[in-house]
Amino acid sequence: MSSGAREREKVFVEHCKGANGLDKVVLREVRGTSAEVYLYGGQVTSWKNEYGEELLFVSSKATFKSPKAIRGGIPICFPQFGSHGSLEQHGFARNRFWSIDHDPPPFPTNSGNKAFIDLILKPSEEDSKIWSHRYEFRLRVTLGPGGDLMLTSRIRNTNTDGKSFTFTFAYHTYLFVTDISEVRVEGLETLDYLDNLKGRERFTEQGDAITFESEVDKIYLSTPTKIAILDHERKRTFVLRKDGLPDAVVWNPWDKKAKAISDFGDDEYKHMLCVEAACVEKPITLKPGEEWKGRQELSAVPSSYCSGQLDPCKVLQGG
Ligand code: TA6
Repeated sequence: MSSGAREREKVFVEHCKGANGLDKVVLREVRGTSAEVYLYGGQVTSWKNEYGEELLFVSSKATFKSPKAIRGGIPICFPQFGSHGSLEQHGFARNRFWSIDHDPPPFPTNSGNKAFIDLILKPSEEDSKIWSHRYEFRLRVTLGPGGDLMLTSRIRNTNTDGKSFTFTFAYHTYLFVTDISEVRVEGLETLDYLDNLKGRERFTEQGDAITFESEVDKIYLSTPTKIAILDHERKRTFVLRKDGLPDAVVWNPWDKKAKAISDFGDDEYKHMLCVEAACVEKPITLKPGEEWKGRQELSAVPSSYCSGQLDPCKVLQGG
């Protein structure tokens, strides 16, 4: 490894052991922001701001043990979002051990970033029995110099039998919020959505920002590239930017469903909201050799309020 690479490894990227001795990578930036990624599931499980405040939700009852997915952070839903056909709910990528990708193809993104890790997932023989396609799934997790968290997925069809494959996908992001009853989501107004609580029936969202007083499980279709999630209590706004992922899933289990989920604390629904950059309505089909790229970027900014309302123009149209 070159001295320059060693330098980067020393300050920005640390390979270590996490819960239950699972392999983990810690990304650190000079301003004190950090992120953590487990090779199990290729899953981000922590994203902290420069004050050391955790911005993602991970359940206190998360097991960190194969074959169960880690409950929280950013599970990767591939090759399917949802539970239909023979695959398990949300596919199997989040239940597999990924590897460090030491030789990724060049990334056309900002090479100024130093705090990043490249992971790769390829199918095992076992996997081929449940999903018969060959693929290379490359995931880059980057902590930007301003503390932004970026995930870029590149999925290539490497079938040698000439077959295309089709998949759906989501970054199942669990955001930490102070009090779900004081959270609003801007950017999804007036959009159509599929309601998972009503057999995925299609509805149209009303004109106001989305607020929460009961279980919500909605797949918003063809959304804008930017969505704002306002934590009023903390005066913090998350901005989710996405590319290659037209849809967005919004989920809070509320009290009854929370009690029914074994690796989820009964009251934890109060402090989390899933807003998931996804591709659900129109599945992606790749021919052999073709590659798909899907990217999400998360930032957390102080909320500017005037008369209790966030000015959506400022947040959603800003840079
Ligand atoms: O993204 C929302 C959702 O599809 C909900 O329907 C709920 O099932 C949630 O995902 C959690 O799914 P999981 O398989 O992680 O328990």
